[in-house]
Parts: sequence; C-alpha cells; structure tokens
Amino acid sequence: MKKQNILLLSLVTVVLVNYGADLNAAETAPEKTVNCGKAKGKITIDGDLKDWAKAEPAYVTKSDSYVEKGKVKDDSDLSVAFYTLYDEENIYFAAVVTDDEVVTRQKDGAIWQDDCIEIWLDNADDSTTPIMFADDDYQIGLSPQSGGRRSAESYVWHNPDADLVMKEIKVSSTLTDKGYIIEASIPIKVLYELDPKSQKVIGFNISVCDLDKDGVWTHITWSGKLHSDPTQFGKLYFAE
Ligand SMILES: [Ca+2]
Ligand SMILES: [Ca+2]
Ligand SMILES: [Ca+2]
Repeated sequence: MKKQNILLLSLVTVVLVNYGADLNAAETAPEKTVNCGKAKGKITIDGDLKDWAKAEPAYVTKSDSYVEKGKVKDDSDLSVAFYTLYDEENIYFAAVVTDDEVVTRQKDGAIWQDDCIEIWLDNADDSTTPIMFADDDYQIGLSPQSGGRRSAESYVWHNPDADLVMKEIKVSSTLTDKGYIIEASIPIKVLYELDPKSQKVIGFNISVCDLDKDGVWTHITWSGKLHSDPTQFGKLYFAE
C-alpha cells in the first residue's frame, strides 16, 4: 500500500472511531426518568406553584444535561427544576427557571427563539426512528411573560392535531428575582394515546432555550444529545 493511502486509511479510521464513540455515549448513558404524581388538590394555572405539593423535580442544568448549542456560564445563567402532575382531567407542567436575563420577543411558532421550555412527548413510547410527527408525538413550547411581552405564550409542533391542543392548553407565568416560573395544563382527552390511569410510562424529554441580551441563544437537553430524537427520550412514569 502506498504511504499516502495508509495515511488516508488511518485518518478515516480515526474519524470513524470518534464518530462511533460519540453515538455510543448517547446510547449507553443511564436513562433519565421522572415520576408524574397525581395532584392532591386543584391546580390553578396562575404562575404560582403553591398548589404543587409533592411533585418530583427533573433538573435541566449545565452539569446534569447536554448543551446542544450556545454556552451556559453557570447555574445563574440557566438552570431549571421541571415538574409534572396529573388528575382526572389534565396533565400539568411547571418549571422554576433560573435565568439571569429573561428575554421574550416572539409569538406563536417562533417562541423557541426566546427564553422557552420545550416538552417532548412520545405517548405510546413506541418510537424506533429519530423522526417525530406520529399521531402520539408532541413538541410543546412554553415561554414566559417579560418586559418584552405581557403574557406567557404556548405553541404545539410536530403533531397532526397540534391545533386541537393549542386551543385547549393554558399557560401562565411570573417573573422572579432569579428568572421565571411557568405553569401549564393540557386536557388529557386532547392528547392522543395518553391515559395516566391505565398507562405506566411515556417517552419524555425536556429542552430549554435561553436567549440573553448579548444575543447568544443556548439550548440544553435533559435526555440524550438531540432534543427532538424520540429514541433518545427519557421516561415519564405515572404514579399515584
Ligand atoms: Ca398554580
Ligand atoms: Ca441566561
Ligand atoms: Ca434568558
């Protein structure tokens, strides 16, 4: 074999080995899980979580999660405690977000460009390819009020019946001295193949967008290395 061919083969081998190692890291990381408990009382969507007794947090932080884009300086720049609950009618989502600069300027399907929480559902927990858009898959965005916007916004992507969910979703937020709190509810009946009473588990992910005043947009993901790939989602278990 000529010398330059050996060099080329070595280079290709190094590239393939590194690429393979990266993919395997996502596959062999311990699976993220969170329990979604049954609400003990009425949950009011008002951006105040005093009605959220005993919900289990899932943390999305620089040390616990994967920074897909941008940079997280420290936990005061961006860190999130995320909560879920359900009752007879609704599934509930809430997040206590530490973000040093709350920036929201967009509306509707563009809210991912602002400070925003994204919830990813694979209700049948049946995805075998990295592609969403099945009847039971949803991407749900929640973005807070701020100086640039008077009320919280929500949006639903990646589902054939996204409009139905958008009509029924409720969202509210409050600003805090460290960032914001956001709270939302969705009627279970409008989410395809979701039934917390008879179902144990769904595929689940959380990603968080952080836009700061320097214009840098950061995106971090709770489970896996690609927020939108349902084969890398964690699991949400329904509990009493
Ligand atoms: Ca509340
Ligand atoms: Ca920030
Ligand atoms: Ca921000």
